[in-house]
Formats: sequence, structure tokens, C-alpha cells
Amino acid sequence: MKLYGSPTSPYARKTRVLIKEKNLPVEFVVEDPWPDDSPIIDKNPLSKIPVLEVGPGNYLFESVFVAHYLDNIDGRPLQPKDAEGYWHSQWWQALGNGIIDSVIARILETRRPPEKQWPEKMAREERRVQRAIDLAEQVYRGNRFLVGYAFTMADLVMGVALQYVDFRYPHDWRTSHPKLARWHASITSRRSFEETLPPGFVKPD
Ligand SMILES: N[C@@H](CCC(=O)N[C@@H](CS)C(=O)NCC(=O)O)C(=O)O
Repeated sequence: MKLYGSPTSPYARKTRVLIKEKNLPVEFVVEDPWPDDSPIIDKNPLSKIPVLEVGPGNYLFESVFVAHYLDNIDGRPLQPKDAEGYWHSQWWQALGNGIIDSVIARILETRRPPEKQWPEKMAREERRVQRAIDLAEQVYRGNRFLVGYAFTMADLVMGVALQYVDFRYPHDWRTSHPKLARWHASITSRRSFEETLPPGFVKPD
């Protein structure tokens, strides 16, 4: 199998961390989805990454779906088995995916020509991220993992999301969210995270 993506995309990174966690034989191929003639278009008409090639001419796209596919491929999904834990894990993933969406929306706005930027849009995305981090600190129970007693997709998605905050919207969220900061330091020290860091990523103090 091949995974098409970019080394800085947080959507692709979720699937890259998952591939490392599960030690799956998937080749990572760097392709840029932005140009009008991007080679991604032949694989995904939406021209977005990640894209997973599961067979000749057979492509999956949309990171939540790609991650779901990869997570189930070995019959040992990184999901809590009990219903309550399962939905709790989905809740964390929704929060993490939402943080990624907001940080992306904010960074894209900052890349527009200054006269076309919309400061209120940026501020709105920043408030979303702020509220999501506040809620995460509130809900997190302080255990080693976000849900139950093992690493799950909740840890993976939230770990990637907060590292993407550090990458593209660096600010000190740690001082006011000490529990979450401790959990994040522990999760992102895993080999799967270390080996998929975006180029140029500066680790926060
Ligand atoms: N909802 C999609 C979002 C994917 C996405 O927006 N990826 C970005 C890279 S970070 C992309 O391909 N952007 C190209 C574009 O928007 O034209 C997913 O989760 O896979």
C-alpha cells in the first residue's frame, strides 16, 4: 500500500503515526495537492491529502476514513472495546479533528496577501482552539491515556492536533493547561510521533 501526503499535513500525519504504531507495510509518497495539475487529482477528485492506495487504481481519501481503514486492517483497532469508552474516544477524536481544522483555517488566512486577510476570521479560529483546549483540560481525568488504560485513537488524534498547534499556531497553552501538557509530553515522546515530526518543527520548552 502507498500513502500519498505531505510531511507537514496534520491530516496525513494522523495516518502516518497510525502506520508507525501498527508497523504496517505502507510506503509514504510525498505529493503536493495544491497545484492545478497535482497528481493527487487522479487519485482524489477533491485534491486533498491523505490518499491511501489500497490496490491498483483503488484509492481511499478523507483522513478519518483512511485512519478507520488502517486501524481495522490488523483486526486490533486502537479503540476501547466497551461502548462508553468507544464513544468517549470518538468524542476526543472529534475535538482533535476540530482543532486541526481551525489551525489550518487560521494558517491559510495568514498566507493570503495582507490586504485580503480577514483578522476576525483568524481571531474566530483562535477562539475555537482556545475553547477546545480549555475543555480538554477540564475533561481529561489525568490518567496515562485519555480513555481507559491503553493508547487509543483519542491519544493519537489529540496528540497530533496539539502538536499542530505548536507547529502552526505556536503559543503558550501549557502554563494554563498543566494536566494536558503533561499528558501531551508523554504521548508525543512515542517513537511514532518522533519519527513523523514535520520538517522544521521546533519542540516547545
Ligand atoms: N477533511 C480532509 C481534509 C484534508 C485536507 O484539507 N488536507 C490538506 C493538506 S493539510 C489539503 O490537501 N489541502 C489541499 C487543498 O485544500 O487544496 C481530511 O481529513 O482528509
